[in-house]
Amino acid sequence: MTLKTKIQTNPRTSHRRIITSRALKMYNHSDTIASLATGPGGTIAVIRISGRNAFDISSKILKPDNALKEPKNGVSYLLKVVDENNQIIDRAIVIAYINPKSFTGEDMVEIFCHNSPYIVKKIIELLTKNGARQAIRGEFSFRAFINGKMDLSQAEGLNELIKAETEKQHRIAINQANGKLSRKIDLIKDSIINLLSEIEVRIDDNYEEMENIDISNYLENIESTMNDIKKLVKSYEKANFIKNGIKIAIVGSPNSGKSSLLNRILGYERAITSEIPGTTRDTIEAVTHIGGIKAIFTDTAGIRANSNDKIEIEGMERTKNAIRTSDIIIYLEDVSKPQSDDDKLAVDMINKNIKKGAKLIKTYSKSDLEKTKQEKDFLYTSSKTGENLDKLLSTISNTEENVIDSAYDEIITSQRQKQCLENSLKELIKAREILSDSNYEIVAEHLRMSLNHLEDITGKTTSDDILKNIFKNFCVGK
Ligand SMILES: Nc1nc2c(ncn2[C@@H]2O[C@H](COP(=O)(O)OP(=O)(O)O)[C@@H](O)[C@H]2O)c(=O)[nH]1
Ligand SMILES: [Mg+2]
Repeated sequence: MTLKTKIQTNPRTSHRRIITSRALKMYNHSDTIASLATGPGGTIAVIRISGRNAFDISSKILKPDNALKEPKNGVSYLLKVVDENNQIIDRAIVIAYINPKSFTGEDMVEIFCHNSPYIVKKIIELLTKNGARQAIRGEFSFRAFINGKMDLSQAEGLNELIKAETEKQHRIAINQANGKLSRKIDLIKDSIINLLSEIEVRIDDNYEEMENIDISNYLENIESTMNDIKKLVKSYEKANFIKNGIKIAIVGSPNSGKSSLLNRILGYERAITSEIPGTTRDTIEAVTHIGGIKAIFTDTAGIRANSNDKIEIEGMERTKNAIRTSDIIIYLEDVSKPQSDDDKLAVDMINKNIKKGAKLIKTYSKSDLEKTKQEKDFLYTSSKTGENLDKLLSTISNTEENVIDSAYDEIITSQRQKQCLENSLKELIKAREILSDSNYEIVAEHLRMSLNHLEDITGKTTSDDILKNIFKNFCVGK
């Protein structure tokens, strides 16, 4: 007997599920559903219909109707959309998808009509009159999941994909939607199954015939599986970074050129600049993209020693807060003037408040003017001539790269996925701890639980409440 044959359950079997619970009652999947799939704006709107009566219902409002009586999969038809009195509403391109070759795995129709609020509303109205139900949030994706067209982590990736604002967000989302994370999880599952096989084969009656487990080798295998899981857990930090962006605060004394620098980086006048010190009294936020990542800049109020102006003091409090929460601090000092008390106070405030692991970029401003000082770890920049601003930006994107590195192929994007991995890891730790007691039944139980937690990620064993939570975050029509 080979070890592998002991395990009856194949982890790669489809995740097709039967829905019986109350939590998911709202997704009554015997209905045929319809919804607008595109957003406002643009000339063309797409209306989707999915379910067992999709062709029948659509053919009632599309002429000539023989196109949908015996549709060909994926073929487009130019048809008239008509109302109950045979009045033409629009001319539309219609594509039929025959189950299971559709997004949802059911019979599906997509109507590409003109994006007028009236046309869209009318078509949906006609479809519902003929027996379709307006789809709720995420219902198309939910059906795709139920019908085994994608697993849960792919569905989550798809949702991220729609929301992606930057190149890197898009990259991790598309990888997840295409099943990259699922495949990685499968590999980890395989290694746990191997561990389980070795144990299970010794639990049953044939035990006498088996040699003892090579403990050190076995522990090594558990360790390496645990490391794979830990790596994925860590990838969540990276994903967060990519999702939420990097925070950069520009800090310095009044008139050091902070607002001018922000405006120059943004390429437009976000902040008011002037030769009057104290022009920026509150923090100003602005978002741009650097190296494919969202960068959230905070232009801070200037730091001034001995201020007793209430607004200015409050402004400095906010500056402190910006320093505490930023990943990068750009410290700016006017190179044309000797270092002032204000400058010293600013440096002190940064040192006292900078977040652990955050990067400080020391920068001289106004390098186009005559220089009064030099420090070799300062970058000489000018917002007037643009000198070294490219260097400043590349320093920022290098910092991003350090945090993110290039291995964002297998990355988890949700707290839920992280929780599943951590639960799985805990069970492996327990299995490892008791292994030497040769208590194989209990070791096997922990390994099975570890496996179950991993299966939650792809949705094979996920509870219906969690499923409901995930899909209700989708938009209508997706
Ligand atoms: N020559 C020169 N002047 C600058 C430069 N950057 C800012 N300034 C001037 O310095 C003054 C203060 O700039 P501002 O950006 O408002 O400083 P903030 O108080 O730190 O925000 C303004 O008069 C700017 O025109 C620069 O690179 N070169
Ligand atoms: Mg300013």
